Order: sequence, then structure tokens, then C-alpha cells
Amino acid sequence: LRRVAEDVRGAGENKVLWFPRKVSELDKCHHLVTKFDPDLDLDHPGFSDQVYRQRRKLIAEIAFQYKQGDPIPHVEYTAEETATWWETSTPSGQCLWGQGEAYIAERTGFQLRPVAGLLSARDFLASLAFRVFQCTQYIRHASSPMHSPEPDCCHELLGHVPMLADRTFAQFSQDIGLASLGVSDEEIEKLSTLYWFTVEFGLCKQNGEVKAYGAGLLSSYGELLHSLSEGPEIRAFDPDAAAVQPYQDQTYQPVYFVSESFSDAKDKLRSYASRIQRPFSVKFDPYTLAIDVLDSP
Ligand code: TIH
Ligand code: FE2
Repeated sequence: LRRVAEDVRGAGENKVLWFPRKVSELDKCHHLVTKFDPDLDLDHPGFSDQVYRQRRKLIAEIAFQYKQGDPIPHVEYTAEETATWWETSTPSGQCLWGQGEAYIAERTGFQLRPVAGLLSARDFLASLAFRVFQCTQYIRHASSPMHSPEPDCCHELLGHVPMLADRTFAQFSQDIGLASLGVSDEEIEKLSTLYWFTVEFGLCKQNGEVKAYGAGLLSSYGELLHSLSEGPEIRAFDPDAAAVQPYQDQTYQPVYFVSESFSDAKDKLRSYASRIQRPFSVKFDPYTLAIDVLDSP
């Protein structure tokens, strides 16, 4: 098994960047970015709250210990965290970790796994290739229930989980993940920007009406209202344009992309992905949860 994992097939003389080929190798995809860390980011709503920061360390430790295949560790939320959850979720509906996990497993086979914070784009996207969604377990700071600068458990459960239960959307998410395996840092940046403008902040038409489907909108009542107001600029979804559009990660987006439908977004993404240069192609084997690496024709 080791030999297969390290064997770089189809690479010719080019050295191919390591990427996970088996779902268990997601244990090695644990590189965090510290951008919104409450210990380091002065603007974080929890920066001056020592109790909050200690709590975050405890929940992060759970994620660091986690190994692929373990049951989702239980976190006993405090009364304050539970109250924040209800404040965030009351306008948009409710759903809980365990239920969320069973719900998506049944519909699309997506699994959740705990993550300590914001992952590097490469590691995050790689897990999507296996239909594994890296999910934070901590709750946003109580002072800011309607908008969090970083993903938190409210965002994952209200935003991502319901969307991952949709078959077309799940396929779209996995396709971005598959497209990311072994590509250059520039291409990772483009794919994560594309992810940002679709999975996180996408709009989509349904029966002639523009609706929000991006998880960052579904979990932020503040930004949800903003996205559907007259304020921001709305452009037709085009992956080549969305992949290089500068984005806003401190506050609400000034630009959103609207798709004709999920299927249309999926087709456009597939066409974009097929144009990424790679000396091999990849295929997910759903029976073994492994990535088959094939020589490019
Ligand atoms: N802003 C979102 C919220 O308040 O739920 C969380 C994020 C989504 C994407 C980046 S941060
Ligand atoms: Fe997210």
C-alpha cells in the first residue's frame, strides 16, 4: 500500500506534488492558516476574551487528535454557546452535528470530519475529492452572532450541511476537489477563489428568482440580506472570471456571481477543470474511497 501511495504514476520527468490517494491520508491534510486565529488576529471578535480563547484551544485539541474513521467527537456546548447558536440560526432554520452527518451520509455520501480552524486551501480542497468535508466544531464569539470572520460550527451546519445533501451540489463540490489534486499553487489559488464565489457566496436562479445558496450567506443573516439587496454587483457565473476575481474576507462581498442552475454551474466547472494542465488524470473509486491516478492519454 505504501508503495502505491508513493508511486508517482503518469508524471514522466515532472515531479508531482504529493496529494492524498486514500481517505486515511486525509490525516496528513492538517495544515492550518492562522489568518483568523482569535489568538493572533486583533480584529477577531474573541481577541480580548481569554475564556473564549481557552475554549477554542480545547476544541482545537479534539480536532488535532482525530483520525479518519473515528466517530465524531462529542463536544458539550456551554449555555452561552448554545444561546449563540440559536441567535445565529433562528432566522435561517436549524440542524445539529450528529443529525447533519447522518442526513448528508444518506443523501450524497459526504462525511464530516472535525478540523481545528481554517485549513490551507490545498488540504481543504483535497478532502472534498473524497467527499469529506472538514468541519469546525467551535462556536463563534457571542458578541457577533450575525457575522463571523471565520468559519465556525454554525456556519458549517446551517450553511454547508444542507447544501451537501443536494446531489448536484455535492458533485460540484467533489469536482472542485478532484480538480485540485497535484496542481500548482497558482491553480489552487484560482480553485479556492472559485470555491469562494460558489460554495461560500454563490447565488443561483430558481424559477426566475435569484436565491442564495452559498454557505457563507446561509449562515450570516447580515450578509444574506446584503447579497439580495440593491447594494452589491451581481454578475453571471463564469468560472474563468470568478477564479481571478479579488474577494473580500473581512466583511460583506461587493460582488457575487449568479448561476443559471446547479447543473449549469457543474457543467461550467467541469469545462474549466478540463482545461487545467496536469500530466495525469484522477478518478475517485467510491468502493474503496481511493483516488485512481491515470496516465493522461
Ligand atoms: N461569514 C460567515 C458567517 O458569518 O457565518 C462565515 C464565513 C464563511 C466564509 C468565510 S467566513
Ligand atoms: Fe465555509
